[in-house]
Amino acid sequence: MTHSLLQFAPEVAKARAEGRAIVALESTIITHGMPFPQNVEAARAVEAEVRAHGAVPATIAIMGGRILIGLTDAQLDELGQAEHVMKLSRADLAACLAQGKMGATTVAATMICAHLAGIDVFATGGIGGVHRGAELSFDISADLPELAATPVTVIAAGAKAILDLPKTLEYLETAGVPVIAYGQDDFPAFWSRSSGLAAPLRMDSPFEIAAAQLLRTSLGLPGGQLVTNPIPAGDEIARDVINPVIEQALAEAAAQGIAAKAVTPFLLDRILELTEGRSLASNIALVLNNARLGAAVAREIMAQRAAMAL
Ligand code: PSU
Ligand code: MN
Repeated sequence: MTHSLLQFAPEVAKARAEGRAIVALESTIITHGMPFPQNVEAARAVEAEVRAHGAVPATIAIMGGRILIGLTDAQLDELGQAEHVMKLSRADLAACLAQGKMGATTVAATMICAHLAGIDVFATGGIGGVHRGAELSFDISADLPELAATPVTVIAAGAKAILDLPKTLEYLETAGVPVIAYGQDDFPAFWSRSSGLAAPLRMDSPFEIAAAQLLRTSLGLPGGQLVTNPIPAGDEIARDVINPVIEQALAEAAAQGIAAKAVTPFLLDRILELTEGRSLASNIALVLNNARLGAAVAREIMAQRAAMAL
């Protein structure tokens, strides 16, 4: 039985009834990750990319005390321009619903809602992680424990070098989260195809990724998996170009005392300004790339489930 707070968009309701593959998409990337109107244009392009690859997109957000699984055109427009939208993670999802506020879901909250809606795969840009200086600030994204708890496969382009990538990988290993690089050995670093760190696991096909998620569940292991899909080569920003920008944004955040959930949006916004939009074009390209892989993995999970039921 589906939860009574879930409100499915017509396209998603139809896909569920027909047993089609669905790919969840997050909304914090729209409200706190990109400026208007590029955010809404990018969200529409990502949805179209999922459709073009044989699955149905479900962008998730909170409005009017309901969990929206798929947004209508009007809802997406409203969300993309609204001010004071809450950035929701595990901690504040229920509070936002109780207060009837508008909320955008982070990776963690999108995983929770996707799982409630029976969606296995979620495609996005970058995940949160262990921030640099976390040994003092304790700033570790709630995305990481969520990956250990909720059985959704998350397709991302790795994590940004605004984070401490070695510590992020250590945390995920401790928490029992499979970190899979797609089609290469290295853990990708969002704008760069490689972080210079090896990923713990490598897979080269949607078939393997789907089988691993289904086997995880069948073994009784809770949690999902993180699939890191490198940005297409033509859209990459070289590390020596992006690194000084990251350093400047981090220094400004420290000087201004930015803390808690404001840290990631502040850094994303400053990096966008400092690269004069170049980071945004790359960001959109990598999300599209993840939407394609997400659609393929979602279709593969449906096919393997159907084969198991025979
Ligand atoms: N990293 C990105 N782009 C993003 C985010 C992170 O490169 O848009 C967003 C995602 O919604 C992610 C959230 O779940 O920020 C993490 O925020 P925090 O670091 O406050 O946990
Ligand atoms: Mn944080």
